[in-house]
Amino acid sequence: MTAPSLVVAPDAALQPVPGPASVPQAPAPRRLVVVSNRLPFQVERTAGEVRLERSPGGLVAALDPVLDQRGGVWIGWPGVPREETGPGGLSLPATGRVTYRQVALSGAEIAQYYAGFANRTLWPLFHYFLGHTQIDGATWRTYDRVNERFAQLAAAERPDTSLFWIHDYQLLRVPHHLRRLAPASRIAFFLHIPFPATDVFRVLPWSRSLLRGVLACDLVAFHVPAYAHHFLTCAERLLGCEVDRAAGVAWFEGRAVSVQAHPIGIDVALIESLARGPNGAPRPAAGERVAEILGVDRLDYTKGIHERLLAVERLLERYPAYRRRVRFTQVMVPSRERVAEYSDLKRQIDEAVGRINGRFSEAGWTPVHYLVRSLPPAELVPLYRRADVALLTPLRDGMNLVAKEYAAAQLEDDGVLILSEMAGAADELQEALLVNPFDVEAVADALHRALAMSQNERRARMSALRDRVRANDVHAWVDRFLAAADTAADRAHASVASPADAARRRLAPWLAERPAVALFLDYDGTLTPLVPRPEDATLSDAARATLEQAARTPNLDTVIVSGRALDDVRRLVGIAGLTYVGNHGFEIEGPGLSFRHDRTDRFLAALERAAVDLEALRIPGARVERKGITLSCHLREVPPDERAAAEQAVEAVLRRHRLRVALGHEVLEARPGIDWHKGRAVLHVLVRRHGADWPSRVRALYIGDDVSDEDAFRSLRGIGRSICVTSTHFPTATASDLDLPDPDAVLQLLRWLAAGGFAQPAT
Ligand code: ADQ
Repeated sequence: MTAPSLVVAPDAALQPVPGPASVPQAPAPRRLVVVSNRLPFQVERTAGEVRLERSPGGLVAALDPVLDQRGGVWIGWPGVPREETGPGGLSLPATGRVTYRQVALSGAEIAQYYAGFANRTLWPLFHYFLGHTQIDGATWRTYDRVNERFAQLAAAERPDTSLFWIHDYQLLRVPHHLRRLAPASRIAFFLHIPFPATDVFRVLPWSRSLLRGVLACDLVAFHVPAYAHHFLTCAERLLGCEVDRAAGVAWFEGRAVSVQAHPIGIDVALIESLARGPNGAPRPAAGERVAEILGVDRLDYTKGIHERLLAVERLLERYPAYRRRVRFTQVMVPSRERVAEYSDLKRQIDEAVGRINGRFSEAGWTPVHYLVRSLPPAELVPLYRRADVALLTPLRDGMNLVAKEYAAAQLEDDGVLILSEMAGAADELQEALLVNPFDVEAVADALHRALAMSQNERRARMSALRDRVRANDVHAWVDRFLAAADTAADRAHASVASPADAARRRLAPWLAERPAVALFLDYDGTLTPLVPRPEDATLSDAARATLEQAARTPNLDTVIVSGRALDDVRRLVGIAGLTYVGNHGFEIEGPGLSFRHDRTDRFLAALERAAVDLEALRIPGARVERKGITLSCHLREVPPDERAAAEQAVEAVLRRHRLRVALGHEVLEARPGIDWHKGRAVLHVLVRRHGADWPSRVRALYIGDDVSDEDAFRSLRGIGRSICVTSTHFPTATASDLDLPDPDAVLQLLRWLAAGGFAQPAT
């Protein structure tokens, strides 16, 4: 089946890319706030001193002029743990009209957020390396918290007059947090790595939270249409979003989010000037000289370096005539050396190089040359220019810039590019010899073809490649992306349905299929915003009036479900005619229904002892709340830096007393060690009130925001529907069917239900 076309600028495979001149310019460009994991500096350590140097690189070179012209801010981690910089951070060099803001991260945070979740979970999974993918809830929680810190810094940057451009897989949750802190901001995201197919992406327990993270943007952009398709399919299948593939739009919380492909380019002018420069002599005419084959990569298992070496070995086995006549040079920059897979890979590559050279070397000729270091562009580009063949065979790669750099350096339109069809660059660089990097025989054949290729064919292919690379350089990419971000933000902001309307449209036909609705509403974070002190969470007048109306609505059975003690939640809401579920389901009171779980009493002593032990910990900012059958330890007022340690200490105490522990929104809840929760309580209410076969007469809808509401989402999965309120910190996977952003949106939906709107299928 042919995939329907997305809004792609340009159609990467077929059309020449429009240059920057054809891009409509916004009348008054907004200031730009770039958010990336790293600030554009390299860390130099000399004699115990830490200094920052500007990073070289196309992206930095491309963003600098735009930031300079629009004025702007770059937010990121400077590359040095907070322990080494002190509380004030590093002093950052200023350039032009650009300000740099650093996100201070501790060594432990870097280990979990960056080395952990980003590089041991997201990186392998997004590159289809499921076997390397680590699933670890602790690294996820740190990732989300660190992303929130990036967002807090961004939100301080005049959101009303700025455009936020967030980069890459380390920051997938930043848009969500930023949207919450500054709802009207204009937010665009670019992913530099592949976005995987749904069945791979959904392996992550946090797949839905990550999708929600990115869908808070106005524009979500990828290198190629296939990644954008995957993303849209994930939004549709995992979150139930409406998507319009032809228009490149996913509807999320009532907003039209643009999903597009914008293939990145390189700094062509720089590569060409270095290729022309003193070190960039053209390669001597072929003849008796040794032909040069070149590979250049970061040392990474996704880059297929080992498989590439096997193909070179196979070439020399199958075509002995190439012995003494070809040389393969592999240049590798070491990266992520602290991740175990990378040191294993290095050993594997070393062994392969040793074996091949041991097997084939002859006096005066060694087949494989191998450089493990970062070369400055002035040394790298001459290598490109001298190479007869570039052999770039990643097993999976978002784009692969080296392929474009190699083509740009071929000033004589000569040279052959062998490129993996698993690289995003293959979409644009169709005139390369495209290979399946896993097929060692086929790569050896392609090498043979490249080495034997006529000059006419080489020139025809390379001139087409160069033209395309030149037309879509990194400056054109930045201009196009920013123009698309502006258009997308206009569209998203002019759109359309409120989140509550969007939810209503989705629910109405389903609700109307049964005569009655049982509506379950969590209290804190769902009916009221979360507040630092639980006793301050009072119901607004509007919410109270709507609930009063709901209590009178025929065929609407409204139930308030809370982790609070039953008396507490009943006092806070105080509306007759509703049913109240307290203490996570252990107590229930409502018309014709009174329940208290019969096995809780034997836990009361343990709960009290745990409360005493928790108080004895004297954690600054922590508060212990005794709720009878359950116990809460609130950590909202614990300083953020100390929260993780506090959580651990509290959890240890609760477990010692053999209580069930659940982590909520900055609160730890302890419950009796009984398999009973909000989900079981909801089913109990449904059966008692409407009979065991309630699904044939009643639609059950649950709205909640807390981790403990997940039990209810799961219990109702397939037999009811659930809505997750996403404004609050929501660090786990969710089993809910729909989203609403905050309690205001819940109230809007509630008004419609209380007015009996559920009885009509179409509104
Ligand atoms: P990377 O995985 O880093 O980038 P790539 O696109 O190939 O991969 O970029 C590597 C860059 O590093 C190139 O500019 C290259 O010149 C440079 N480089 C490589 N080896 C070097 C060496 N030994 N010395 C000096 N420089 C070296 C991620 C994604 C890619 C995506 C880019 C940009 O994984 O798929 O193309 O971002 O979006």
